[in-house]
Amino acid sequence: MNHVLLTAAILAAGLTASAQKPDAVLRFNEPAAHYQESLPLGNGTIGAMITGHPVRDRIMLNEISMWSGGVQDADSDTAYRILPRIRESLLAGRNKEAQQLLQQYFICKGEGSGHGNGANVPYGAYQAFGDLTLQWKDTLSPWTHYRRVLNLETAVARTSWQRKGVVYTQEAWVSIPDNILAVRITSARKGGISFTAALSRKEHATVQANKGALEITGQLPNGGQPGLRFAGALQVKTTGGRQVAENGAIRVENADECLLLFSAATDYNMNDYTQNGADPLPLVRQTLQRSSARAYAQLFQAQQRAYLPLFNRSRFRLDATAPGTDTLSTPARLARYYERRPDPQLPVLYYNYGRYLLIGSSRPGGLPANLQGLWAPEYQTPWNGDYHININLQMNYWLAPVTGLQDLSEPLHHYIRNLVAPGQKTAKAYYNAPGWVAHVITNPWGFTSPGEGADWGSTLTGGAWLCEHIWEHYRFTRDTAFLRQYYPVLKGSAEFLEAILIEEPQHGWLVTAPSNSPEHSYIMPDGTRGSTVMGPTIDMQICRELFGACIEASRILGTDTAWTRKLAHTRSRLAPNRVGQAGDLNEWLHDWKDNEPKHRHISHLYGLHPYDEITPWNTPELTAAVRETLRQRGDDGTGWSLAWKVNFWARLGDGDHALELIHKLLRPVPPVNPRGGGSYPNLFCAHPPFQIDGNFGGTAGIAEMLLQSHGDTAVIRMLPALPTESGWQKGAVKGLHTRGAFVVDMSWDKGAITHASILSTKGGACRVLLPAGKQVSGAKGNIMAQPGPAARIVEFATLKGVKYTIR
Ligand code: FUC
Repeated sequence: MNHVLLTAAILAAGLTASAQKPDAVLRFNEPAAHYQESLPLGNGTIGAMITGHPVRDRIMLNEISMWSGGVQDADSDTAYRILPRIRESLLAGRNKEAQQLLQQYFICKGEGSGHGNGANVPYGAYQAFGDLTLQWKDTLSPWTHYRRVLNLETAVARTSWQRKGVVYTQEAWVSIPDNILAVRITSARKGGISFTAALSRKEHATVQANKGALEITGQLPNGGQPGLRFAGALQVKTTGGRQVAENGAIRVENADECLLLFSAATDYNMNDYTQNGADPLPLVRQTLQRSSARAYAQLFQAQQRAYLPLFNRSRFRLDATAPGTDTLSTPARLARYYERRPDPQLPVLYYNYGRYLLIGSSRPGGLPANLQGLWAPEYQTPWNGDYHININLQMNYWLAPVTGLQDLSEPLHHYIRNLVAPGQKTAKAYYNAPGWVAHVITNPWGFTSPGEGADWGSTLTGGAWLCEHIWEHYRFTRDTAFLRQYYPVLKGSAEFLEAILIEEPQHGWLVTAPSNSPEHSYIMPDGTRGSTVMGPTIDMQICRELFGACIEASRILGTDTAWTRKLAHTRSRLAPNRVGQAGDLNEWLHDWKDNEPKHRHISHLYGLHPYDEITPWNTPELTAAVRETLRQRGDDGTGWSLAWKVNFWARLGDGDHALELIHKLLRPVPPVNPRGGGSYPNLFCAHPPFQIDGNFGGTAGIAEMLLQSHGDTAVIRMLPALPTESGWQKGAVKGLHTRGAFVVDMSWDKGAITHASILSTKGGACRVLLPAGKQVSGAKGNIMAQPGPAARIVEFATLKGVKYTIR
């Protein structure tokens, strides 16, 4: 967008009441009574949740590094001595004994995650930063004409109401370039604004007024050691009236207009993942000083200039409308959709929201989005709000490369790299192996040991699964410098797996041992139930993917040829995918029964998605087996499990089934007594509780329905899983990225492509499944591929920076 247009768009966004676009606006007609009704704002570092109460307003504050706990040594250093015994038990089929040994000798030292309640043990928990409250002076007169909307196209939350006939508005956003939360309050009556603003935190904090600003500082617990230091500051700028800082609060009296600026920081050190960074208080003071010296319009424009280009990189549109949905509240729309009344814009809103939430919770140079992105009102967040790596953290980033937010994966890549050093120590301690390992739970303090329960905490491919994100980033961007920088991370993970593989006795296949299939358990033919196994299917798929990636990467980088030759041989000896008696894919090395036939994790379908070794066109038999697995598991599940299933069905080319799962993902879930997966009123995904992975996974699933580029040859497939529902038959999407570094825009009508373009960002061969009757032409109209009577795969050479047209 050019400068003039951008400025016009910014002004329109700021000056008019937010247009109620049903694909881009969340709306409430009441203040939020629960955080699952609040409107999230964020810049990847600072988060805020807007409740918009006209009398006692509460804005929940977050800072992404607000972690209790600290670096600890949780490795049981002599665990490796017991490894041969564990393996012996497994090889002899005494899995129960193996699991007992694991529980006794092979878990982490200390309290681990504190059974998911780690706020006060060294593991720590992601915590609320605190609250900004606004207590209005007039507590009695009722309010009317209430509206609270979040406009995803501008990232602004706007609340308006009337009291005694006077219109009040509150406009809030979090600035990417200035790292502040800005809240502007206006009144239609001169001198109409009187309230008291306060900062508070339930524990470990003090609040003081300093030179007219409020400052909150403190230190979090770290199991007896000094923990993370944090600081936040609030400054209020008023026009008219006056303000007084007293009793740890700022009182505003009779102002015409008011701007609150808040910033926060901690002494978390991103470079070495310790809490020895700079003192956060001077940092926060500086940030506030800089921003408060600038006019509101300047701050706002700077933020819009940073946000709009990110958000607009990909836009998705369905042309069908459902009258009335543009004036309904978001929870009302969820309720209608659940009754199967048409609202084609709701999935589009979900797509936009997922991208909005990633922009809000993942900022280059910072920590990755955690289990709740960065929006958490609790001091003991569920599961410590940590980084689970047996699906959850990975799912958070599925949407990034496809929907044009690849640069927002940087925090994830950096995070993975920071796990290498502690993971090397863990690999030595437990497996006496080279390379690095991370198991199931990780935190920003470099926790890589197994979890405290052998039944869930000993999956050993968490780190290797993370490596997929490095390889996929390369596949999407073909950024060789990135690959060179991160190749040692891949290699270290592969070296670990290579070293720990053992030969299983029946076929001589190589398998991981001991491990488990994430959080699921089996029933052995003799009735034994357990989790510990050798060679769970997911581990084998991850090994194949990672070894394959290393082999390919070493070829691209011209390095390590001897090692990868050996690795290729090892890869060929890994236990293969196998179909069981019941026609489903085996989750375990043996065709054992599922202990929980409807289990939320469907880990053995990793080979279908996210990894792409099972595809309908290359492996039809395995494809039939994964369909059967999905049929057996059923369509219900926790929020993220539903989101994964959207992706599975999209990969299977079944858009109707994928849409069915989107319906489930959008099932309304109440904030109190939630049951079953779905969406809270503010569209936060309900596990329940709130977990953001489902939002991100669902968004990735929608992208996957519209465009795919997986499989060995990464053929671009347009509309591979478009639902037959009428609302989806006409639409357009722009800015979807593919493997091989192409960017696709396309529009369709009656379910068929009408027009598409493919931008080649790196040059090289492009392979596309060309729809029947369509041709590809290049920049000067030269024909690259002729139309044919049926859809077929065509390949043509592309030039970097050139857009190719399909029509
Ligand atoms: C995984 C899942 C749980 C939950 C937790 C945070 O381990 O099995 O359902 O999502 O992470």
